[in-house]
Amino acid sequence: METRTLLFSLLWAAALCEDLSGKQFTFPDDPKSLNVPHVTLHIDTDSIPTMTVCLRFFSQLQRTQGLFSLATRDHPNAVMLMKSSQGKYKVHLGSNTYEFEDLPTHLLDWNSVCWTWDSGTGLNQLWLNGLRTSQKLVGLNYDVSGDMNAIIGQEQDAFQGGYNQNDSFEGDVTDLHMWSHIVSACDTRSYMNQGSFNPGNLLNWNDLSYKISGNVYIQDSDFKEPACY
Ligand SMILES: [Ca+2]
Ligand SMILES: [Ca+2]
Repeated sequence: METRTLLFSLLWAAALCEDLSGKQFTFPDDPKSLNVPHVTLHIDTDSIPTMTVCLRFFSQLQRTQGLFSLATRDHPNAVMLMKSSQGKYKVHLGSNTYEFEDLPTHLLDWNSVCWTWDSGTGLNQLWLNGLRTSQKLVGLNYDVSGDMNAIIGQEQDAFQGGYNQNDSFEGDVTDLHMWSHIVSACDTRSYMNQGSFNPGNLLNWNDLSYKISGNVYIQDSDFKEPACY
């Protein structure tokens, strides 16, 4: 194992996993903030040939914002999902990109988004709030391997860095999962409709190893309508 890879692994060895069911990460709008709020998520794999990533976000922001940013040492945008403007979502697989347009997005409610990709076929699909796009060909045979650094709240332009305030996420994130396979349409709809689903094997909100940087808060989520006492 390379020294830097070993150090990278050791950094996470002491990190605890936590069940964040019913919780959210809150990224407040803070115009004076220069501490680059973000959350780093530990992924225990060195290769992602196929994947599904799902999360729910709540945001009034209409400018570009990073939703999920996974960098490798080869490419800062190895697996990256941006909301590029209202209703537009851009997926990046290294230098391969595609922008999905006209996807109805709530500004005052939760949005559930899932992205599937298979390097063997190059097929990509985006799901939003129970609706899906047709398949797009992006990242055919693209190799995502080596050390992985996954974050939410920001967007990497370098491995573990290259942050830009104009790409910051503002709002709430919950129920983030990542699988090493294409989740079925039935399970994806179940995820979006609050039904049951098998949690992610690469990232699991119910057993998450993470590190908070900057002004990020953990609060109760109201995606599932809370019981008030
Ligand atoms: Ca980037
Ligand atoms: Ca950027």
